[in-house]
Amino acid sequence: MATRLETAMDTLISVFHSYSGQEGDKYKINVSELNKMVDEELPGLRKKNKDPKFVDSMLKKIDIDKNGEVDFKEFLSLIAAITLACDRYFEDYMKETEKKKCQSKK
Ligand SMILES: [Ca+2]
Ligand SMILES: [Ca+2]
Repeated sequence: MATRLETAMDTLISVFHSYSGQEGDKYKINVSELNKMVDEELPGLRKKNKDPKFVDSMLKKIDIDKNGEVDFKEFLSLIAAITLACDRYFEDYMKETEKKKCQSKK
């Protein structure tokens, strides 16, 4: 049986290919595939960023080799960046709740 981490890695690979394979180059995510991915897989991120140009500027930031598309390596750095942001948010949230707990004790 696969471990949680193996399952997570498997999921990342299959999510990438389910979007990269929709149009043009099968192994790269173009801007319309990226838009679809954000809509379907990152609805929270989409909700926070109402700007219609949001995905375009996200693509520019993660497109390290500047070919206008997202390869698997670039996709992984995007996921890592979002995960880090979530983790930091989670840490801040935990600290806040701790603080509140401490304050209410006084
Ligand atoms: Ca593609
Ligand atoms: Ca690229």
